[in-house]
Amino acid sequence: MNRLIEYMLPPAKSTIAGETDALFYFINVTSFILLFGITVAIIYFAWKYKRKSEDDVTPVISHNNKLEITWSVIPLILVIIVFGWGYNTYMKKITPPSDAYEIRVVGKSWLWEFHYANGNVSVNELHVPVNRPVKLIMSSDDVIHSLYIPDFRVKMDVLPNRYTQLWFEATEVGESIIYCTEYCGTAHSNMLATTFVHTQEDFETWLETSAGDGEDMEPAERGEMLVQRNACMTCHSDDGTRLVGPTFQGAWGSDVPLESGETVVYDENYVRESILEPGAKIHEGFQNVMPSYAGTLDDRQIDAIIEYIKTLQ
Ligand code: HEC
Ligand SMILES: [Cu+2]
Repeated sequence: MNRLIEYMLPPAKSTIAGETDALFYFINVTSFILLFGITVAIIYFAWKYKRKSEDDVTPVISHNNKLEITWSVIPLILVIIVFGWGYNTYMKKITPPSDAYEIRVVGKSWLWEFHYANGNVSVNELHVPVNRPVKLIMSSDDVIHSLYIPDFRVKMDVLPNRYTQLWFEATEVGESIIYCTEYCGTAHSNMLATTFVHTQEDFETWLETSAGDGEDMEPAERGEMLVQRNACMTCHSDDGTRLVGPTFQGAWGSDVPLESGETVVYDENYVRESILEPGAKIHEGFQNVMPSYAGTLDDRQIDAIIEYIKTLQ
């Protein structure tokens, strides 16, 4: 039975998960029992009342009150239970406790940005404390996305020009996957992130240590850190491998062929423009799928990334 449960649902790692699953199993098990009972009755009656001789005529029965009330009241009770239970769980799911820790979420084609109260930003990594309600306040920079954390049994659409919210309380330290569950274009299936659930202490350490955005680092080093933190490496390699986007290795100073037929030199201005307005010039043979980092990376950070790309000769 345990194997079957694991096969049907991912591990339950939030306070709401157990309740959601209980309702799911209740509906499944009742449906199964009814299906079984009805099937057996059909087969039995088909056999019992089959035509036995030429003059075997079906008697005319107009109604049977007892039977009809029974088969109406039982399903009615079941439906009322499912409604009440579902309504109750749903209300809990959409009402965040007032002391919830708030994190701002921005969905972009095709990555997730998480902004914390101390100004910290993490891309494709959601860091949260265990045993504490967390509220996500979400919006999209472009099309409709949807944030789904199966282990927590929570899912909510992420819309442009409007905030939506979602809350959960993780019950175990560990990692859980985040999916985008609203088809949002070419790299929709790459729009993955991970929830890292920490102890309260580790969470605070994470907030502090990753809070600095490396202003005291050497530019090239800072650039490398920013490239990793902003998930550039999901699309760009530093070793010549072709991923969704062109590699950074050996790119600096080269002539870049564009889709428009022109060429452009891979210099400071080209890198800056590519980061802020990726659609302006498209590298030949690649698709226009890079998200804009305008509003995410400032000029000093872009300088650092430029220095880092320069070192990859
Ligand atoms: C979702 C995938 C994706 C992510 C994430 C991404 N890029 Fe890109 N990037 C691309 C693609 C595809 C191109 C080529 C098409 C174009 O020119 O827009 C590109 C082009 C570029 C170019 C122009 C390079 C050339 O050879 O023409 C630079 C520079 C660049 N990206 C830097 C970055 C940086 C820095 C980050 C992280 C802050 C980043 N990209 C994140 C997909 C991505
Ligand atoms: Cu999406």
